[in-house]
Amino acid sequence: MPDGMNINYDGLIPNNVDLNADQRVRKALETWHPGYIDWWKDMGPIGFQESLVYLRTAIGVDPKGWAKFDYVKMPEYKWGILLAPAVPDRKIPFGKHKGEPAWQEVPGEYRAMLRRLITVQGDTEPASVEQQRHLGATAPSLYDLRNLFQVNVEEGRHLWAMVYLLHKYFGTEGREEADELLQRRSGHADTPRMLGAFNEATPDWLSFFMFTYFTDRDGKMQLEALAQSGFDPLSRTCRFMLTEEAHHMFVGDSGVQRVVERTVEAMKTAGITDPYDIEAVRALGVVDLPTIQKKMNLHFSLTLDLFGNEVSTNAANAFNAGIKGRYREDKLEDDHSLLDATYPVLRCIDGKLVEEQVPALSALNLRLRNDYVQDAGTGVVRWNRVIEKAGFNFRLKLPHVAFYRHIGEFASIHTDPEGNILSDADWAAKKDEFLPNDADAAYITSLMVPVAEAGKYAGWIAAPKLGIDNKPGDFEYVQIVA
Ligand code: BYC
Repeated sequence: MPDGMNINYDGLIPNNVDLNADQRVRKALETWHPGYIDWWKDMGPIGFQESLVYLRTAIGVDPKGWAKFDYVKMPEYKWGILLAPAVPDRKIPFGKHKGEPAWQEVPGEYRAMLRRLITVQGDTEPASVEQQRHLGATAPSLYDLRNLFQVNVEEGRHLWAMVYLLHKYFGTEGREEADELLQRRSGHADTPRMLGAFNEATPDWLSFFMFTYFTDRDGKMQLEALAQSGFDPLSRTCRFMLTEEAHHMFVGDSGVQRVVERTVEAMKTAGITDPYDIEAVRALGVVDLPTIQKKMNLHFSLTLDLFGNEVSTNAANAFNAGIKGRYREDKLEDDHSLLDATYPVLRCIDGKLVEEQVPALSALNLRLRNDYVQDAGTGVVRWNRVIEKAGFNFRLKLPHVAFYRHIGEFASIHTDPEGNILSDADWAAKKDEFLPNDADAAYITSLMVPVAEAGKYAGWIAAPKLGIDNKPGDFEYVQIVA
């Protein structure tokens, strides 16, 4: 078997990194473990800790068969440390060390930078669990409840993945960072999570689907960029995390699609032809399409902020150092050093949006964001197909990249979703047309009534086409124990 294919399931922490041979790290992780379990009990899903949830657990790292499904109580989930197999003789694929052997240890000069990136990545994982912790109480079905918990336990595993790197490679400082990952809290006034979007609320299930579609997709893009890293343990860790991430985006993609399906079906049955007749659509107990658009506007723009500033020396330094690459760096055909290249950036200059060429190295956050926007557009095309097929004259659309931004070039201006600049007064007057307002929130909240009977779904969302692990429609995905 290639290096890293054997998983040891005997100890407290399943792993394929031979923890038994590394007593220092094994002890450090075993010391961190009780704090993690306390965090899970305090800040993980509210309730359901004694329930049996039909979860997948990673038991290997072979893409063809890496998971097994079974009923598990969440606190007993096996949170393991799994790295994708090593690529023999891997070389650093970009930056000034391009072509040198990939690092198996942290290069001293890049220690602080690497620790920072790993900590930021680690911080997002528990943050999302905290944001979603109350959703179990209003799940529209057992199928959805199980998907929520699957996402939550895997975000927990992703936290373990980063904590392993911190303990193994960053000594005392790494241990301190790992402890602090359990201390910050999403939305807390004094000890918030590190990145903006991870301190926002996820108030309802439509937000959850939007979050897993849009924000987990930032996770995908950032992990893809870190998977290119010249620091090989980080690369291997992120490569395996990406395998799990795909399911999280599926939950979001199919979740939004099922909401759209149910809405257009109810409208058709009721003979409603105007998608903007919000009152009539809401009277059917489904989410009107304009409100779905508003939720999209919110989650897309909050997620764009996670890419940082469009023009960033941090990003340039990380690339030059060989620490964080571009999306699919290994498939790109250029010199992979970018020293002489330029890249077009949309900037806000004297109150106008203007395209400017800047050194490509400093525009790497934007480049990743552009790849993200393209990737995020694919689901919207699918959702629109559902609306079109049902015969409605309405299309969902990603808002302009300048809309409702808090980080980067557009943080100081207001625009509408088309990217037209608005005065402060116009923004204040129109904001409620673009983003979910109090009345929208109250209506969506009114729909959030739990459905806990196997095979049944709340009235605002369609049943999925396929069961998880090919289970039949009436499968009891969660055996609830009060
Ligand atoms: N909020 O040069 P700049 C996921 C800070 S999601 C607050 O613009 P840089 C997941 C920045 O830290 C993926 N602060 O940005 C999804 C810096 O501060 P310092 C998470 C922000 O450094 C769903 C300063 O502004 N992974 O996995 O090039 C569920 C200027 O920085 C924000 C990663 O993000 C913000 N939005 O890029 C579960 C990968 N943006 O250092 C999980 C690791 C910027 O001057 N992180 N700042 O004090 C990174 O690559 C980079 O840290 C960022 C920022 C892309 C986030």
